[in-house]
Formats: sequence, C-alpha cells, structure tokens
Amino acid sequence: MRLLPLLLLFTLFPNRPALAQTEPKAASQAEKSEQTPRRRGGFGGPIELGPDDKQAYPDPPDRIAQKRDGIARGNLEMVEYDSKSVGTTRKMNVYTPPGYSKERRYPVLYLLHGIGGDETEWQRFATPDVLLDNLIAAGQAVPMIVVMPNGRAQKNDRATGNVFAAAPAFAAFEQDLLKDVIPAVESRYSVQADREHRALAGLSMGGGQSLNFGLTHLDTFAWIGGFSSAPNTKSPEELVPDPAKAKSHLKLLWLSCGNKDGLIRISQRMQRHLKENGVPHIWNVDSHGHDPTHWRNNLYYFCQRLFQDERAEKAAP
Ligand code: FER
Repeated sequence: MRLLPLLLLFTLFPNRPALAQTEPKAASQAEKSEQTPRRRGGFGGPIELGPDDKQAYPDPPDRIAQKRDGIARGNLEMVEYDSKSVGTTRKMNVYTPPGYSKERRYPVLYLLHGIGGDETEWQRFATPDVLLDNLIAAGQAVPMIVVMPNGRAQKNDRATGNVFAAAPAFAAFEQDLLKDVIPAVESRYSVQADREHRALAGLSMGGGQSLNFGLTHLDTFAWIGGFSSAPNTKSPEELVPDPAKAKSHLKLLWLSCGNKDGLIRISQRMQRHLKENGVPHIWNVDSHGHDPTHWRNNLYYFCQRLFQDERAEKAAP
C-alpha cells in the first residue's frame, strides 16, 4: 500500500505544514534534573535520554532577539538567482552585516529551513538578522553574510499541499546549493570563497540536508550544524566513513535537539558515532521540543563559534 507511509507520517506529524510544535515553557533547572530517562515524544517517536544527552549551553534570555537601540544594523534582501539545476529563477533571503562593504570579504553561513518552510522561514522563526546585529555589536560574532535559500529544489517550490511529498526535492537541493546558490552568492557579494569561510546549518529537514551535504563535501564546508535533524539524515556510517578526515577537516560540527523532540534519535545516533570515532563535536540537548526557540537558541550559540578559532571563543548567555 503506497498510502500507508503517508498516513503514518500524518499521524506522527499532525501539525503540518509548519511542523513546529507549540512552544513549551522553558523548564526550570529543578524540572530538568528530575527528567525521567524515557518519555513519550508526541512528535516522531518515543524519547530515550542517555548520559550524553545534556544541555551544553544555557537557554539564553529572549532579549537576544530584541532589536537594540543605538547599534549598527545589517540588511536583509530577497534576491533572485537562475538555477540551472532546477530550471527556474529562485529566491533566497540574504543578510549582510552592519557596514557591509565591497572593500572587505566576508565569510558566509548557508542556513536551511524545515519541511514546511521556504526562504522566509528562518527569518520568521528566529530573526537571524537581529541575533547577528546584536552579537556583532557586542563583539561576540564576526561580521558574516547569512544566506537563506529555498531547500525544495523543484519548479514549484512553495510549501503547499502535502509537504512530505517534496522530500526528494530536498535531496535534489544538493546540486542547486553547490552549482547554483553558492556561485550566485560568490559572484554577487564580496565573500571569502573557501571552505574555512563557508558554513552550512539548518533546522529539521534543513538540518538533515546540512549533515548530508556538508559532511560529504568537507572540501566545501568546514563549519556544519544540524538542529533537530529530520529522518532525511543519512546514516552516520555513510556520512562519516572516514573519521580521521572529518576530524582534520571540520572546524565545527554542531548537533542539537530538544529533549522533548521525538526526532532526537536521529541526532543521538550521529552523536554516538562521532563520539565512538573520536570526531570532536558540540552536542546540545536542551529542554525544548521541535520548535523555533530551540532553533533560535542554537543558531545564536552556533554563530558565536563560527569563523573563529578556539582561542577567540567567547560564550555569551
Ligand atoms: C519525517 C519526519 C519529519 C521526515 C521529515 C521530517 C523526510 C521533517 C520535519 C521538519 O522539517 O520539520 O519522517 O521525512
């Protein structure tokens, strides 16, 4: 029965198309320490927490996403590019940092949305422009360009109807990203066009894409992040077949998931593989679900590590 898998998905994910769970209240420290190791996920499947599944970075205050007075602001623009791989003109939302100038070259973060989203989703969920304006003003992130493309590489790339039916287009985006998006960005903006200045991260479906494309293109990306990565994530053995290569090439590999997110087993498997094979990574399990606050908070901390070496690292709660 071809319908059965779809029916199953609708049962597992009743709140499509956004697929973000309603925001649970952040758990207090006391609630966190009373966590039972196993509970119902409600989204995706049962959740079993192990000893490594801990919060690495505290929940930041909401003011991280509030516009501050008296600081320089970057710019957001929706730009179009011709995609040879899809055969259409496509859109991407691009943030350039405060004082962006052609006299300088900037590193670039490519940021990928979830299955129910499009090129506007990250901005709606997490205001990366505000997070970065605030971090850059405080000296806690380096000025960078953030590119938010549409990860559904098909002619009709709107998130309408059965969003799960577009899963193959999320896989096809690999070609669009490598052959169309990145060249378009590098010809239009003043960028540092090498692996050490290119990052790839995403949420859910986009987290799976980031791990799939990033870990198999270590010559293109040195900084990779998967937040609440979805079941489109390939197996850890396929993505990290050569741990020594991953270790020598990666500047940062960030995995995160909420401990109320029924997709956590995907990230847990990857984390275990990395640990068993000695590949350094960040594993941040907070007390959120499959929701925008988790994505915002992890983007916030991820950006503070990006394009900086360990010595320059400063964590800002
Ligand atoms: C799935 C469950 C969730 C899946 C994708 C998702 C491709 C994506 C969720 C999201 O992006 O929020 O089985 O299969």
